[in-house]
Amino acid sequence: MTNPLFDALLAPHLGHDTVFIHQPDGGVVSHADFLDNAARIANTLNHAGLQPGDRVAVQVPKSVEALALYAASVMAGIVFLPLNTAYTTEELSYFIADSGAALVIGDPSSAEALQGIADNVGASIMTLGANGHGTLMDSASTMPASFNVVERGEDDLAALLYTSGTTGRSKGAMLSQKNLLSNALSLKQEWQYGPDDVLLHALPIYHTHGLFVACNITLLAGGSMIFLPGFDRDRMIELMPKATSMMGVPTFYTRLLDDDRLNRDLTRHMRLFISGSAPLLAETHEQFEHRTGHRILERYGMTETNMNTSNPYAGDRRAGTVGFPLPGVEVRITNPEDGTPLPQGDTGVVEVRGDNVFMGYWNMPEKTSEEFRADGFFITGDLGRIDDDGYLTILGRGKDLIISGGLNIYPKEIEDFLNDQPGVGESAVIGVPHADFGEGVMAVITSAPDAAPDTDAIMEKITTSLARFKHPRRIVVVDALPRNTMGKVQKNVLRETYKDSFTG
Ligand code: MLC
Ligand code: AMP
Repeated sequence: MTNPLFDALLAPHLGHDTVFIHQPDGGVVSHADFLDNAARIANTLNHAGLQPGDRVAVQVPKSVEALALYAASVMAGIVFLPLNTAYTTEELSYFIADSGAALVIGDPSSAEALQGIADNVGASIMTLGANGHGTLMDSASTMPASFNVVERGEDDLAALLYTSGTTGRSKGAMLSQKNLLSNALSLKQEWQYGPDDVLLHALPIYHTHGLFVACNITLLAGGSMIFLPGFDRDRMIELMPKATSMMGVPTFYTRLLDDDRLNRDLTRHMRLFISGSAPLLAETHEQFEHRTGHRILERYGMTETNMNTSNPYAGDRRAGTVGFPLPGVEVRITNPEDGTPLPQGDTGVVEVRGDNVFMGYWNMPEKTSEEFRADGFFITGDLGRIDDDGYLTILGRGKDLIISGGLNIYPKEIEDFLNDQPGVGESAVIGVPHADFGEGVMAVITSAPDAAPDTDAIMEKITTSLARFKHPRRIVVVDALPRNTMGKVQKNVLRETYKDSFTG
């Protein structure tokens, strides 16, 4: 029997009483208990009629049971589709219909809304709440704690993660067993994770960072995690002396730096701080070292590619750079106009190739082929440069994308919403510096002829359409948007004009 992810991440822990999860209240979950629960859930998924290759869409609060549901999906060969808990019903409807999910699992409080969506597409629903309550675990508790693990190949689909698009609808990135496992193996090695590691885990588990990077590596290394429901500075400061490493988005680091309790003594037991998902300011890197003596290790990744590059564990971790390609990952810089490779030192588009790179977008062969070169390199849309020493620096984005607190926001989606509102002529959504989130969302709109937009009504209406983190924090009404001679809106001009909106 082979199922590469199961064999590498889960099978070695079967029957072992070693600690896997430290609950914030002091309780622990052993590897054996975690895997028993995963087996029970896998039996439940089977019982619900799911077949290998079927998709399970999951929008649930972070919990150990939610992580066991991921492990159960691996065991049962079911494609795991995690969704941000902030998504509205409207957003969810699309993901569920597009993926053709056979089962939708949501928080008990949203069961009614989910039932409506699921009925429309013939899916069934189950519930899983923050403390593990709900119909999923009710059913799992009646199931055996052993499961005949389903055979899978390295190119079988393990997960489907939706990423928003610069044009049109969100795309489901298809991640195979090989994509996930190859990356976990490299990262465990590069960052030297082992059984004594205790990861302070405060990221959400519906994204690559908190799910695959954090949890797959910990499972592979046989280490443990202090599992917090989300970022809570006091709790993190309290628990840090028990941990050996932390992974976070830059907002984690700026928030920790805002607290005087962050110092050398507090972080004495830590061996590694990792940052990613958004640019870490060199200034944050330096301040963090000054206060704690630790140099943050910054790495660069994407939903579609898992992790691509990392600063060295043992060598020089350079502020402002994202380090070197991981083993087995090729990175090149190309000319944005024609895709030809550029000499080292030139700035261009970052392209990557390797076992880490996804299989393509779900049901979107044209989109997939647009974003891959004929020789298999994936066009990330990020702009970067590789210096003489081989370090990659991300210098910006060729794609119109805002990253707020590590979450990607595509202006087009918000502009489409704004343009449909009464009284709005046109709109441009931009990201401008934000002290907490790195970038904050703001909207610049014009009035429709003989009309005036009601910004309060717009902000009210947006709550049912788009997740809260996508909402503009400021809307300004202007006479006209700045355009270049080709008629294209000059977002760089707007970004300059409004650059102090959230920091000034
Ligand atoms: C929450 N809010 C946000 C936000 N997170 N708004 C903008 N951007 C965000 N990221 C909203 C809340 O709904 C709330 O709205 C208000 O902002 C303040 O919330 P908060 O309580 O201060 O936020 P908090 O819950 O503490 O969350 C902030 C955060 C969180 C940064 C801790 O967003 C987070 O964990 N981000 C990590 C995301 C992540 O995992 N990214 C990895 C993607 S994978 P109101 O109504 O109260 O005003 C990837 C690949 C790779 O990118 O390379 O890793
Ligand atoms: P996502 O689609 O949510 O996976 O976000 C991926 C994007 O996050 C990348 O294409 C980059 O633009 C950005 N990103 C991830 N890590 C870094 C980093 N260390 N520095 C700068 N940008 C990053």
